[in-house]
Amino acid sequence: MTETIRETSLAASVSRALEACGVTAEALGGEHEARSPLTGEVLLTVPTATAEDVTEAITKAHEAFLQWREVPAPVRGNVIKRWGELLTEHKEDLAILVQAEAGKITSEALGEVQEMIDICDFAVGQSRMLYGKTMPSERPGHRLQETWHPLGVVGVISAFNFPVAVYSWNTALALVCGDSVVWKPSGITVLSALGAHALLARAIRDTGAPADIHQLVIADRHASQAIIEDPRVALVSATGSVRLGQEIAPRIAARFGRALLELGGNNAAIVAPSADLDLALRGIVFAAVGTAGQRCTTMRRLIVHESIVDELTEKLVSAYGTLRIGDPTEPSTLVGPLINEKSFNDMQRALADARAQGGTVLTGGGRVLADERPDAYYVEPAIVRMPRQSEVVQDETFAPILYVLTYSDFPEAIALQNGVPQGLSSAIFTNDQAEAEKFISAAGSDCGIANVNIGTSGAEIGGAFGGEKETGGGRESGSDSWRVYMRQATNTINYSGELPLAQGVKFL
Ligand code: UN1
Repeated sequence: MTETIRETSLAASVSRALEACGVTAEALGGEHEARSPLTGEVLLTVPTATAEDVTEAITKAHEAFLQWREVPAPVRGNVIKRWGELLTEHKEDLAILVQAEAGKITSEALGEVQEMIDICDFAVGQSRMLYGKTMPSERPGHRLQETWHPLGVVGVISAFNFPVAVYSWNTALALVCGDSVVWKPSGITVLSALGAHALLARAIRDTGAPADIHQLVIADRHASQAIIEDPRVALVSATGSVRLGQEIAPRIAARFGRALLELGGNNAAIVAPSADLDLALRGIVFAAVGTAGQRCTTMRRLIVHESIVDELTEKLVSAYGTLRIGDPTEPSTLVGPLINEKSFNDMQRALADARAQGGTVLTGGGRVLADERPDAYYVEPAIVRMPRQSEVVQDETFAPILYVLTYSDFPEAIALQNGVPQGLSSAIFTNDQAEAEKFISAAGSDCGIANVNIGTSGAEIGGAFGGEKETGGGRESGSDSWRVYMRQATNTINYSGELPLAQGVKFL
């Protein structure tokens, strides 16, 4: 009975939030089920796009691009400025959708929308800073410069775990850069997508930008093939598994399209003997357990100096014992559910493999709340002491498992940190400055993100985000990431009235 009331109220608050974001009835109803990992219940259904619909969305986006590319960049910034205002106004509404579909605790769901607002601010500023260089020409009366032009249609493929933030990094920058966007969200988080899309559609209307510069397609892998294959999609920005990247990257390359890939991570922190252990403890727990271990940046490996490993693991086990696991809408909860049953099974398989490979589970791993919520998958985050960096430690299991390894000298710690196929995020906890510098040096961490005295997750939008090796090499969000959304042209301008040739070549 209580459960029925609870379920009804979850669906009701989702409906209210959708309406507040401006999602209309025609965007709902259909065959695709939007489920909540909180309870396993179906919240609503939505219609899906066919392959023809996806191609039509690309056509519309391409036509809109032809107009949009001629709008001055700072004027394009107005759309994103307005989107940022609407996101601020509807922060809670969108966070309700993110929470209901991705299972995030309230603070992290609100944080995800804040990340969207932050990238909007950044992109508005960037719209006045699409700088090109001027280079001295070797010839008299000549000028050499580069200009940056809009690229075309950008296909954005996003994952369930950051259903709207990572998409917004791409979209806010792509739109100020003069591109149009076709967005294929994860099928698991379609309501969050509808909410974010409705707010952007309103920003587009309010600022008088071409209506079709943003297209949302809720489509399965098969129906959305055109995003990968269509030559009009100049850039495909995809977040997901290494397998997804392996499947799409060669096909995009075959048509000479651009790919921006943010794939798996297997992020580690080194804990050195000089580390402030209380600070390290807090950093580790947030990075290993936040979002129930379902961030690309989640800390999955801990590489601890042998002299402090017992003390640190003891502290960690007792900190894990205090974590409140359960309904993420409860203010005291820190660990919400896994996204679905498959994710739970993957976690159990990884734990069994870890044991078979000599690991000892120090805490966690079990399912909780199975009686109250039989269709939802809540788990105790696990800490597993491993004798070596064996196969299971090399894999990214998208669940809260922290493998603990030890080292005796610093080069060994770096070798362990770099000794996995993925290269997204990394961290060191140390008070030895030389060690910290070595860690972030060319011979240190091989990841796209290398932090000192802070965990692996929770990056700000101002830096470039992405990683090396199997992570795919892409960079999105801050710093110079905007450049991937534009094409560069080099211009040589001759005002000399003569025609001297470069490299001293004589001709005619
Ligand atoms: C992701 O998990 O794909 O650094 C993105 C973080 C967040 C973004 C994560 N700002 O953890």
